[in-house]
Amino acid sequence: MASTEHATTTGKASTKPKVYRNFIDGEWVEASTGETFENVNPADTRDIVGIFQKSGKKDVDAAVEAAKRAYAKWRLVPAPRRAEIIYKATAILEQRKEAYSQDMTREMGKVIKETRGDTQEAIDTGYYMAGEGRRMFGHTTPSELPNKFAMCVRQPLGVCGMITPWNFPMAIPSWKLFPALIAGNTAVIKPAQDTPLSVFNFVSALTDAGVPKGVVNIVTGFGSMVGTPLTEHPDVRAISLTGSSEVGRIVGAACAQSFKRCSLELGGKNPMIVLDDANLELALEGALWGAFGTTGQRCTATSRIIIQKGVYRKFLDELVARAKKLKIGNGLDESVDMGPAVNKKQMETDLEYIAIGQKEGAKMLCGGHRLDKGEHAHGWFLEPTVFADVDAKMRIAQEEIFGPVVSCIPCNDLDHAVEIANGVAYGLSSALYTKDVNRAFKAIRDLEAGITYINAPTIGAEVHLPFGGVKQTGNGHREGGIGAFDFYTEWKAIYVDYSDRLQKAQIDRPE
Ligand code: UN1
Repeated sequence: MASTEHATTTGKASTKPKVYRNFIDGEWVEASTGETFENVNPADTRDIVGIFQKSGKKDVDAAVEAAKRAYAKWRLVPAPRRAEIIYKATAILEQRKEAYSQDMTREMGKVIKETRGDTQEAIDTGYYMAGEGRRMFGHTTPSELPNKFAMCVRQPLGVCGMITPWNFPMAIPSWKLFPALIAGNTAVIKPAQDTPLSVFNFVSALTDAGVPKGVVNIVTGFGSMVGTPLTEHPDVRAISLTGSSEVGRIVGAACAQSFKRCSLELGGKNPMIVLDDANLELALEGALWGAFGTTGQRCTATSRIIIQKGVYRKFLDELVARAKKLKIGNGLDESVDMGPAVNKKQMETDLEYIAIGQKEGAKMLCGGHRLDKGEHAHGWFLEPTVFADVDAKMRIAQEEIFGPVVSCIPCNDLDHAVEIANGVAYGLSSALYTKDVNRAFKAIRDLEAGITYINAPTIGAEVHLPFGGVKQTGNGHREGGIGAFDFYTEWKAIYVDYSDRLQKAQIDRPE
């Protein structure tokens, strides 16, 4: 068998695409199915980024078994030692940031300055979590009985399954892997089929830093063939998914069957509220970035702009003028503002919603079309699209689109805006533009969302704060920050009785 050692492709199209294998127990291995799939550049579908394994249950079983074996040793490595390896891996990521970011743009399309941000988000997470190797605090507390000591510590869970998305192909795997590993867990990761290369790059940094074999395993392929057996595997203790609500519902139900811990990070329909007193220039810049950054393909994307009537027309005129000026193209070109949709299916979904919006009677002020001429001929490019006079109940104001389509809704005042903002099934991110501190704090209190920004757009969460949402955005867990350990550890309560006699809690009540 020819060796296909993993190495970065540094963003260059090659004539013969490289074959990538699964990474199981420290070895690069072919899938049991003998099948593969292509990872295609969405900006130019003639460019095949790599050939990846189309794995099945057997491969998942092998990976879980390796992770289980590795867990027996890894959990006993002192957390500060584990953290040193993570620190080293992060330094390697820093060295390779440019190459990995170029690979990422090539495999999923977002512009290079954003993929640099994605890699940086993984770096930030690595350094932050490495510090936790010497913290991960438990607590001590008095016992109700004399000569008895009480404390609790965090313990790892075991093998964790991770199903990661294509929109943040390195940052989101890092949110999951870093805290899981620091806490002493091992992992099997299934990357989105659109972005396996970024996960390979990420894991290469980990293994080059000395993460022992079997601690992190990658199995590539499709949801039904890899995700399902991973979710159902009896030796997997927890599943962390970032993905669609549709998949979240399936994964959540499957995890419930075996009482697996399950973290779901799903959809959003994130509102930005612009009040009459806002700094309009700031709000416009924020709207453009929030709605069309990452081609609108963020869970945190600004997909509704709720604008107070006094500035409604002015804001829209300017927004449309600016949206029309955005340069759409291959994200490797530094001057491009917005890349393609990640794949054909996503582009078709975007176009479908554009048609739905028009049918519902919303006013399309710009965009609405696919770009497929000239430099756009071989990619999944779309115009940035702005809908105005949208009714809060319309489907384009209720459902997650995940594309460069924003719905603008007029409102009377802050209360009305909050009512509209909260009137959806999701609650991930939210933003308010105002100069009035009183109204800002009311909105912070009343917006049903896991994240609220004042005078900043809905995107741009930092890694040391909790990330996650309310309502149907998820199931209550948070990634990022210290809260990540609430998912990746179990509390153990410990009592040490040094009285040398039987003491009965709740029954012996010392004077
Ligand atoms: C996502 O969209 O799934 O806050 C993650 C942000 C990024 C992370 C987004 N730091 O927009």
